[in-house]
Amino acid sequence: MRETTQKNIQEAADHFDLGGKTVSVQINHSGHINDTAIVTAEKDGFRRRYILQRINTDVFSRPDELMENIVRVTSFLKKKIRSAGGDPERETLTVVPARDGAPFYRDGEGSCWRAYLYLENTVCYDRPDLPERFGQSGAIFGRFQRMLSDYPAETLYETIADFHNTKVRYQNFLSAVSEDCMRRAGEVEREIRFLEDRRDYTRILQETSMPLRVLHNDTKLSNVLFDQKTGKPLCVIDLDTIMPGYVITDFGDAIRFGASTSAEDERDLTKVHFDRNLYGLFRDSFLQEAGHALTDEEVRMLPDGAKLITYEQALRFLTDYLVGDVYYHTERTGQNLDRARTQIRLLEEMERML
Ligand code: GN1
Ligand code: MG
Repeated sequence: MRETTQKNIQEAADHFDLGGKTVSVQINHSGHINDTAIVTAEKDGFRRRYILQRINTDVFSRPDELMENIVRVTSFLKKKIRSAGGDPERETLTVVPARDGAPFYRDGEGSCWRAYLYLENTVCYDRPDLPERFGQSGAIFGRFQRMLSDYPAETLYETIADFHNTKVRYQNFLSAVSEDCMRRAGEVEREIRFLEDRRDYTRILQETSMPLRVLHNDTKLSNVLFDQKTGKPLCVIDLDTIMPGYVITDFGDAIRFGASTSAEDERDLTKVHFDRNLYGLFRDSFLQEAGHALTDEEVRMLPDGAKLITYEQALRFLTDYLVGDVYYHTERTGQNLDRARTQIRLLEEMERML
């Protein structure tokens, strides 16, 4: 992807009706996939902020379908939030259409941009500052499931084909190992063997009768905005991977990220542990909100979801390391390997504790 500069952000911003003149553009570096900026527009002394993002079309080949999913799901959520007496502009994202009315803008070079209202007075956490914080994120992801439990999941587009097809992820991993185009496989033999020994995880979702649901597919704690004043979880963000799937993977993804005692790319593995207490806090509040909407099989399979997704994420990070760090943004060599290693460490502990 070409680099995102102030100039092309500014140019893209001009194609959205931001209710005034753009007065500042601040690039944000937190995501692994898209490029994000906060744009401030001003009119008559009144300022409003927006999130402007360039959608990574190497990853999301159909930005039109992706945005259609988001518009449909957020509109559905807004109705539910409104009828429950909530604030539909703060409790879910609001897409700001381009000037031509489309939900995104394609620039002259083929880059796709979209805008959201920026949610003021909110905070997000990469890691829980308090254990309860993680429990709260369980509640909001559980609510997300409950509110969408009567949405026809099968009508959504698959924004990334085979996203949680662990079998395909495993095949890609094996190809990366055998091609070894960066000559890196030799130094990670232990990790490769660990993942090969556990290939049975790839069968979990192949043999299931669980129903298809609307999944978020990136249920990291850092994808929840908390209200700064009340401290309560307010809004689930990063809706790019909304698509049909099985609820245990959304649960599992939240666990692998949030029930860890370290950052996802921690280099010192002695700091990386699976925190059973955090797991329990998340599960309890998730089930409190979503429990009635879930089947017995789904509830019973939640621990498998945690292991499965941690396994799959280890495969994905190690594959990317082996092919030369082409998918995930990296800031240093070896970062994807460090990420893969933290996942392996977590999985080892989950296998003992869950
Ligand atoms: C990616 O860009 P970000 O951080 O929202 C990835 C997720 C991974 C995650 C690992 C579309 O999400 O699937 O779980 O990194 N998103 C995509 O942190 O591949
Ligand atoms: Mg994401």
